[in-house]
Amino acid sequence: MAQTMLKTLLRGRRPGYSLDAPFYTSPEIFAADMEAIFERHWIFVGVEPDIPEPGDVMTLDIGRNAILIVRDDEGGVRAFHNVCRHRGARLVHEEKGTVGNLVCRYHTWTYNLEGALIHAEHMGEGFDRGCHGLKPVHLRSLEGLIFICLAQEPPADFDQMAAAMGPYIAPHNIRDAKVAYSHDLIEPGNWKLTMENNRECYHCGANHPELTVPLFAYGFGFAPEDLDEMEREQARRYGCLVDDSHGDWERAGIPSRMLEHLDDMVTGYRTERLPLDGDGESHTMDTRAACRLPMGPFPSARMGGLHFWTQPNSWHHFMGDHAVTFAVIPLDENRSLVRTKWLVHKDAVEGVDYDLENLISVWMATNAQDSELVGFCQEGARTAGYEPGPYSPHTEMLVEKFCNWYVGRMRAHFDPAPVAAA
Ligand code: 3BY
Ligand code: FES
Ligand code: FE
Repeated sequence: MAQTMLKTLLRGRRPGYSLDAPFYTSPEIFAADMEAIFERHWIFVGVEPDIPEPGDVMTLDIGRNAILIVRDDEGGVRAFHNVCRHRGARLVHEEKGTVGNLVCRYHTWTYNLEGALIHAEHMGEGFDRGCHGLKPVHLRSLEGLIFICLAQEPPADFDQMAAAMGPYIAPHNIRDAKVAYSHDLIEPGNWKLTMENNRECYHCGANHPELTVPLFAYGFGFAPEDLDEMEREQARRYGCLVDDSHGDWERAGIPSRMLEHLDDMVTGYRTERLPLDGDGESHTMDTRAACRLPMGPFPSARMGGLHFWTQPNSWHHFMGDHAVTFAVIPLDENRSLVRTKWLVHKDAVEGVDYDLENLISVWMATNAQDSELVGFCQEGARTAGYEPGPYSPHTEMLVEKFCNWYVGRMRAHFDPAPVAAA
């Protein structure tokens, strides 16, 4: 697709409506998304407990970028392009592993865990190993949540987000937790449909019987004028519960109040700690903690659910007993990888402190349901009858913010405002 066509579509986006079909179906716009969004912004890729020990390494492909993330000898976490500087062989092939050094299978060029080339035979006297280290990729750990950025100059406002979010996430000790389970799901839809679906709970009542056990229906924004009298009363009581809970948690030193910068920052995000329904401890089918060991020294088992959303590709839920992280990695215009990880206290033992099935069942079911719904929209976007439809101003305003952010970032890249002559 010519860039003029993309500019026309971006300029013509109707606010408050879903995107034009090519944004979901066109391979050319998919390539543009990878260039302007996934190669320019901070992308959530995993957690520090994925690679707890020096030499632990994991790999991930984002479009045409092969990435490796390794724990170095000093305990730091680093990211590199997963490609040998000799003749370009892929360096690490496993999704996860443990190495002493990073050794290329082809001609055994060997890199240390800091990415320096430390061994390359038969390269002659003039060869400078110092010029052939692995290419680094920007990496930041936000209390154990690993973000990478493929841009030369990453968006600087990550620091602002990290400063605000750090105190919210820190009490859950993610850096020091263990990954109890990791699950990859390939959703049959464009990555933006996966993200849009995540940004609303309009569909929850009709589609998520498991998730609606611990979540309050009112937690994700219904406006009073939209409700009947009984619902209005429930929403009012829920509002009081949120205010009281925020007061209790904040007095105990647990940041909980809403912060929202979904479309007014380059590194857009949102957070809020919300009380849970029932006994209110966790995202489980009985709303009780799934793990006997809390993630940190919390004042109570009823720590609600802290959600943390980032543009363009992640959402997370932190409870008193466990956390769940979700990363979306686009595969092509029709398919997106959703990688979900469940984290518990590092000393928790499966079968003793937690039952794995109980820990994962709500989100395993919810992910499968969301995947099907995303597929419905992808199918619809391919048909002649599709036209952008209106978002609910009461329940889908955060979907609108996702689209605003996306269109804004695409325009900043492909259609920047002309610089006024001096
Ligand atoms: O996971 C989330 O944060 C959102 C909100 C509730 C529904 N949805 C899956
Ligand atoms: Fe890696 Fe030759 S391509 S050592
Ligand atoms: Fe859902």
